[in-house]
Amino acid sequence: MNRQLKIVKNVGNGYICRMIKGTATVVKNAGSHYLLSELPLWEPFPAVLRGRIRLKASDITNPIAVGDIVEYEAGGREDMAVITGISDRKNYVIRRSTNLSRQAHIIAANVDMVYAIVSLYFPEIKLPFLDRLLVTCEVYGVPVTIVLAKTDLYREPAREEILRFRGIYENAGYRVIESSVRDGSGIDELREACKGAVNLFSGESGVGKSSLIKALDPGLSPKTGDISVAHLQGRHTTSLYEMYRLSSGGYVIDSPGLRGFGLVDMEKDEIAKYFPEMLRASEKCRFTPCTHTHEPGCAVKAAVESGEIAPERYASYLGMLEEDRKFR
Ligand SMILES: Nc1nc2c(ncn2[C@@H]2O[C@H](COP(=O)(O)OP(=O)(O)OP(=O)(O)O)[C@@H](O)[C@H]2O)c(=O)[nH]1
Ligand SMILES: [Mg+2]
Ligand SMILES: [Zn+2]
Repeated sequence: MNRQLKIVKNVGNGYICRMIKGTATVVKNAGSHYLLSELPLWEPFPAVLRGRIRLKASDITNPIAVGDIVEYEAGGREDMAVITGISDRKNYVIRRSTNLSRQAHIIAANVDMVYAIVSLYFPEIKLPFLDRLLVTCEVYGVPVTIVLAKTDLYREPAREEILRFRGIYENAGYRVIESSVRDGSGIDELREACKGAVNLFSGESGVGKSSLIKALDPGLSPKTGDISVAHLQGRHTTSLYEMYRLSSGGYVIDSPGLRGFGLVDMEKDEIAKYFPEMLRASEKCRFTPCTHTHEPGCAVKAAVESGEIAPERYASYLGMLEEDRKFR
């Protein structure tokens, strides 16, 4: 159906046009143009944004993100639908490119589940980066699942490492799915998990986000890229935010690989709250607030020493505290 259905009747010297108003979800963000669809209907149509919405949020680089639910009008003067309003967001995922930059970018809105996609090698995993993504999801109240991708590349030699990785994050309270688009492992599990929900695939360039979407639904063809042999990292193949509908049910938002990941504003003594396992342990700290660094009777430090909290996670936490100090 063409939503720019305008001409209702030809009346001699002109036409009677009908204005159509509706509510739809942003399924693609291509700079100043958008594609909208009235989910669960999958009939994407183009739309532009009216200037006054554009001006509203000054420290956000994109006023509207994929997943936003917007009001639109079609059939007016413009030959494309015009976005006239934006509904309140259930949640959103946001990032600063660095802690220094004032401007923030909304990655996606109204997300049911974020899949933090990582691979142990090619590109090599960086736990502090993953932890930042997890903390951001905790801050904005978006549930997150970890996908350890490309396991065909290292399943046997790195079994110990995989188990260690799973141990750290399952202990923290996250679900971990191992997957490979080459041998098909984990794909059914991921497909099942994506059903009936709006899912965001996020992670560094080259971890295999777009390849996973293809594997989940072979009818879809997001562009996938190679890993640079020189740098053993991805080349930023996906450059736009785009939602795909899986024929098995549910939606997946493909996103460009994240580079830096600046933390959103939060107080120093708040950061530990977004590490679920530290939050649990901190109930027994002698002092509140406790930064879990130098305070006597700190239950978090005790849990790190006893091995209940992984030293890698604690190191990520200290890194975030340190950076927070530097940039404030
Ligand atoms: N061996 C193996 N290679 C994979 C797997 N998944 C993806 N790859 C390869 O990894 C490379 C990058 O895959 P993409 O799907 O483009 O990665 P991406 O995360 O979408 O990257 P950006 O769009 O740049 O963020 C490609 O060469 C894929 O063939 C996997 O499960 N196993
Ligand atoms: Mg991609
Ligand atoms: Zn403490």
